[in-house]
Amino acid sequence: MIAACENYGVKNVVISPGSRNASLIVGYSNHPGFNSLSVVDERSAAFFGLGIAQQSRQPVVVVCTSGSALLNYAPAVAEAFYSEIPLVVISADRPKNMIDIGDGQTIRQENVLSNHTLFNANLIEGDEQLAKNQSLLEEAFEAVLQKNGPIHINVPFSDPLYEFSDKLDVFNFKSLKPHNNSLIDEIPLNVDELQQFAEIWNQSDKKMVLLGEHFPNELIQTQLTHLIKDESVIVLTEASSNVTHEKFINCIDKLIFPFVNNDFNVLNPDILITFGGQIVSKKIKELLRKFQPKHHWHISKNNEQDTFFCLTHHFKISPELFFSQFFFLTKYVKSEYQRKWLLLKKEREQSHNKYLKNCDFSDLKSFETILQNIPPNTHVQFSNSAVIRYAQLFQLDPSLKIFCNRGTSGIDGSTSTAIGAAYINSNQTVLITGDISFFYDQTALWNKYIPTNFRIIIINNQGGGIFRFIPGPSSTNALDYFETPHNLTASYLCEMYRFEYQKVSNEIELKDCLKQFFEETDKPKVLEIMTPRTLNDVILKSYFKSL
Ligand SMILES: Cc1ncc(C[n+]2csc(CCOP(=O)(O)OP(=O)(O)O)c2C)c(N)n1
Repeated sequence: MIAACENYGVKNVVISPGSRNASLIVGYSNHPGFNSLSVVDERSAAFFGLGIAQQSRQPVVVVCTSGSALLNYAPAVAEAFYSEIPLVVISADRPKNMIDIGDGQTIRQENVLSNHTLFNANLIEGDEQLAKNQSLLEEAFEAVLQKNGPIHINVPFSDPLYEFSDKLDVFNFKSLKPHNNSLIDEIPLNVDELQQFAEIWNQSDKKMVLLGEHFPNELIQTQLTHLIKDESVIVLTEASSNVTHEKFINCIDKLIFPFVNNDFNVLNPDILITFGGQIVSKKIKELLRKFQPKHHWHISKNNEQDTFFCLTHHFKISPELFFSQFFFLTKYVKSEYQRKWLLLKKEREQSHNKYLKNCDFSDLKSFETILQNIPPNTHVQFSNSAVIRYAQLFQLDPSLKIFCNRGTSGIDGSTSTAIGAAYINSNQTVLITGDISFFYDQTALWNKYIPTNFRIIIINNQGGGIFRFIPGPSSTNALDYFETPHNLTASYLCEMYRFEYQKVSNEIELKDCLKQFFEETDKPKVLEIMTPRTLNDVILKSYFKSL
């Protein structure tokens, strides 16, 4: 197991305590090739590992004991699956004959995460099984390195658990190349086939590229910058797409939220190209499902995603290679399409600025103030729910790098993920989170690897603010069960976990606090912004109306 991890380039190993995993704990922590990290809560440990893998783009191992410990990895595994992040789950288990006979801390572990893993290796005990186990490990690592995503390796151990050897049997593992490193290893598309798509492209004067979540990538940035020179093309991006250009539509909702009935008819594309991860904007999904393009081409080495129920082709290739081949076959087309989108962008920008100028202190106003004050080159992690949606309404500083757990949009691991990302990154990481997401993942703070330059900004609107905004919950008599209002603050948690803590509740205090908030200190910091629970939704609704 350990030799396989070493062979396939694992560096970081997040260990949660237990006894069944004793030999793994001792093995990893004594091996000079690994950086062994200790995090108790498996749910948080897996998200912490996910944050490290998200940033390093290398497989990260999480190791736990038998029983329910493993099930606590499930949320992060699902996130890794949908966000294509290489996470290697290793669980220690009882041998097969000890399952379901009444032994302690024993559950049915084999394949228990299989709905959201790329491969499940159920290792078998016994020296005579070495060859079989080795080939299972090779298959498992092949999956994680070629496709990116989670794998699960279940390792049974009989008692005694604490007998050691200082000798490691060395295997000659099959060599594998990590998939995300180079275009050179990829097989290009057949040019004749691609030519047929280019002909369709060259005849259309309404083409849209929609990019979901995407790791910062200079080549993609350059390719899209080249693409936007064609006036028949428009590029729609999200905050976490990590590409910028003055001609990109990077605040999709601000533009299209006010659309009613057939407004989108003029702006819907004939051809839609999508790539990247999940799309945050609900409205664009709704519009593209209603006004379906004639052609929808999705580019992804892995999954085919028919998000708008009109997918006509899946290019099973990296977007970088697709565009580098496609450009040679395309030509510019005369069109008013891009101009119409950009005109709307300008109008919306003016309305946005006008509204924000006189906007009362609220979630919306706080976002404007925070985003104006975040230092350049910061890595920003947004939690889910209203937070990432607010971020999408603002033009972000192009030097910021934006991340969010949009694979499953859970509120259960944003803080742990951000801490993992902060741990591995030399740039400062700032987490901007809602209060419910923050309190949910509070054990994230129980982590001794948090760098002192890590910052958390909690928008405390005393509940799940999103549920006051979306139309359904407030039309019921059970709003409290959606919003879950409370009057907790983070101050005692900060004291316990040794974070510096500041709390503000108006714009002047917020501006004042942000002046020094990001500066180097000897402790990580939390800034809690108290916003008016029952006004936030009113202000946001009137903002959209003003657009
Ligand atoms: C694990 C998980 N449980 C439940 C949900 C449903 N959910 C979505 S948003 C939300 C409330 C989030 O509130 P908060 O973090 O305070 O953000 P706000 O909406 O106020 O911005 C909940 C419970 C979820 N996304 N993930």
